[in-house]
Amino acid sequence: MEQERIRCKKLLDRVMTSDEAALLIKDGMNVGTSGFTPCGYPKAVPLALARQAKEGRKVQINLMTGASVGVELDGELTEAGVIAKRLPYQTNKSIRSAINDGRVDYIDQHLSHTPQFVRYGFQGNLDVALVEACAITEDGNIVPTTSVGNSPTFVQEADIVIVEVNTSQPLKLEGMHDIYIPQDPPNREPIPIVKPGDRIGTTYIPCDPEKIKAIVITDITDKVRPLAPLDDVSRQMASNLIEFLKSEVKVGRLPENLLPLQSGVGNVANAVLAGLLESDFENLTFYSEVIQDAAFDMIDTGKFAVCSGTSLTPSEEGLKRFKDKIDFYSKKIILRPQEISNNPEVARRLGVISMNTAIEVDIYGHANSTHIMGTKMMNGIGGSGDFTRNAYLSIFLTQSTAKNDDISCVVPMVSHVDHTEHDISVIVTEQGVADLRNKSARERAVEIINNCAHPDYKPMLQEYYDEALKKTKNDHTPHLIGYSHEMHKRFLETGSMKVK
Ligand code: 0RQ
Repeated sequence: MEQERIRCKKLLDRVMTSDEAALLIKDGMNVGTSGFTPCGYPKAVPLALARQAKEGRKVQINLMTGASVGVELDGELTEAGVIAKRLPYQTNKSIRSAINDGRVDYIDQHLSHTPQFVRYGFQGNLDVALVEACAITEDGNIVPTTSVGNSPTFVQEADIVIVEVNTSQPLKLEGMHDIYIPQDPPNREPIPIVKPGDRIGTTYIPCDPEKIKAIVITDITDKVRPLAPLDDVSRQMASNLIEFLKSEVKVGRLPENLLPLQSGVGNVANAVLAGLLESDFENLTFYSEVIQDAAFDMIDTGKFAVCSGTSLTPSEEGLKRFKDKIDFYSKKIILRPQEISNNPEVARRLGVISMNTAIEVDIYGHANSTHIMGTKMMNGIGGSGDFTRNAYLSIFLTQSTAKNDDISCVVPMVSHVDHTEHDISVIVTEQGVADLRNKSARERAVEIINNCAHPDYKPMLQEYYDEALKKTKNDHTPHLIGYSHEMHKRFLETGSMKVK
């Protein structure tokens, strides 16, 4: 096995136990790991590091990843008190609590920024790159697994590299990746992607074998997340969105096979793809970051001609399906570094249709994707900003209410701003679609209240807007400053935004 996966023979003597490798990670170090969504992240070395910390070893690190990772990394290391600072994105319950009670400092960062910030030196020296691989080539280059994330830049920039060769990851993943690291200014050149299926790099992460100080063999599997069955609200949001896209084709603003699609993660994103599967659209392309189960259906039925992302995040069942037909899927799927999958230059050139989820939106079209009630971090901005700011059409989806209708997801003023009125073209809820293009602030307020708010909250929002118009004498963006967060305040005090 070792011979098959570690093809650079001089590296065979660097194979060691996870405990030995974990000792190379020292207190105060900056560590960059593979992983984007709970896929392709290292498992054995983080588990060993957590064990050592629990047994009394003093070790705290600043951890950078691609995006969210599995429980062996964020969960175990948080519980062992190993993480001092974390970036750029997470979804794990333990680390979310630690971020919100001050135990962990968190930098919520655009995902396409992380690798270039590392190269620019904005995030300090990178001491260790810890990456999962399915193989090491004859020359010591690294073949990633189910995600690429930031591994190419981490490997290039780190002082030392630790590789986890994971035998649960199929060797046939080799060939699916397309690794390209841009030069930095003033020498950066245009990224030569003009179609979602273009390949511009190598199938491996270039690595000087001398930098590889440890290789750990493991078979711990990716802890992929189960997807909930599609609910009626998600289906209705998806259907509203698809009707909107059809009407754009009808008036000639989109081609019949649309433009490359980007969609966020989670159940709403999956519902949108499921809706597209049932639609008449054909020959679609996907230029996104995360490839979930629904993408396999789209490929199977020929709806997706090509599928480009940085990570494969199927459910357990989806993963099995992927592995069973890997030869077929690997011809249609390309996995790129997140700097390229989420690249603003490429998103603008391709004319991506971005579809992301908000926690709340306000009546003027700002979106909060990250903070619950303005103060508690949920996950992070992820790639949503990379695409939203640069898409041909920037679409946000949200249910009109949350928590059994006690919260309106359409509010007078968002409690935290991630995406501004300048960047969002369309908002979709299960109630309907607000098309914000070519509309002034006052026009947007009318459109959003009428088309997107839940009937329980429409009168409250209308009253706020009418009152704000009156008090400001029709200011450009009418607000009742001081009262703009009355609905949030009521929820925090009484548990519901409704007037009881
Ligand atoms: O609470 O977890 O207690 O049940 O927020 O909401 O409706 O289950 O939706 O799982 O799709 O997450 C925006 C967080 C949505 C996600 C967000 C509560 C709700 C529930 C989750 P529970 P849902 P989802 C691709 C692009 C930012 C990054 C991004 C996200 C929980 O999509 O992190 O888009 N996006 N990246 O009850 C209070 C409100 C609420 C609310 C919902 N208004 N107030 N709570 N909730 N609305 C990904 C990457 O870049 C990797």
